Amino acid sequence: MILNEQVELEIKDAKYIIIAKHQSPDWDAFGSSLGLYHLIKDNFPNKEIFLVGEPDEYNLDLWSKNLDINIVKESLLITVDTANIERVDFDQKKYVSKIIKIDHHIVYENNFGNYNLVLENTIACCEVITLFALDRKWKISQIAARNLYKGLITDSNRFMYEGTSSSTFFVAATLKETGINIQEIYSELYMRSFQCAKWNAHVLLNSILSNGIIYYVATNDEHLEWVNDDLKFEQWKSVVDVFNNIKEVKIWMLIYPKDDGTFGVSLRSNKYSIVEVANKFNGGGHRLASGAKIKNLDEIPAILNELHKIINEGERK
Ligand SMILES: [Mn+2]
Repeated sequence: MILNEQVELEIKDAKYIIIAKHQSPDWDAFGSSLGLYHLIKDNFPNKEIFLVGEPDEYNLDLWSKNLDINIVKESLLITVDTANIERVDFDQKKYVSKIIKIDHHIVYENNFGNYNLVLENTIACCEVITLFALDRKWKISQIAARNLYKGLITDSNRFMYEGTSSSTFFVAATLKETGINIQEIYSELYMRSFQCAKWNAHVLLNSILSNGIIYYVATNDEHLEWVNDDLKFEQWKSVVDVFNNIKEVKIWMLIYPKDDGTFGVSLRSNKYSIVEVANKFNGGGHRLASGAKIKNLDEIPAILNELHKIINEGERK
């Protein structure tokens, strides 16, 4: 039996389904969770499905807290957009009866699912989910399509990143066919507050550019000063995108404080693969967009050193 058929069969047979995504969710994580939730409801209306982990503030009613352990034990867990089991945002993950992993990240270690629907050459997990739904000839409602479209455009940066393929456009066209309003979706995702625009300007004005690498170290004080209802933490750290499309910049990076006292590192490039550096510093992701984690800021010179090596090697080729 082919993998898609097996995955469909597991979904059909499951008594309960739990859908979990990665910690610090982006829109591909939310879009995959919500998209898959609605897809399953569209096609198997009586299925009991639980969304877990950090909720989407506009869909709070769909999220479950503190699931009964007896339900968890009889559940099929579907993880979306998450490469490693450690990053799966679900406290009770070790108690589930089976796991299906649906993802598009590069697999470095062994896959953790009983079934692993992983397409490394897709731009978004939402692309994988849509391709699966099409393969199984599932009905796709507008609400499912809206959510899946959001993941597709955010992970591809509106079809700009190199992983955008003819398959990505095929999936986008399929979702558009359901009658979704594209303009409305873009407004929901990209409309920002004045506070957010000012934060972008602040970071750009105070960043350091040296030999092709630009970076900014955001502090705890800045977190307290800038993050509020008009500038959510996710938006606050996605400021890294402000460095895109600058002629002198080959690799760019944002370092920001995390709740646990460590620092997150967002690494980006439009040419040089930075995922190996992310791996060296407790992270991973994609060739041109990765995340890492450092314990303290003393590690910055070591990261810069690795990044300069990449640029120098690239230049010599
Ligand atoms: Mn993704």
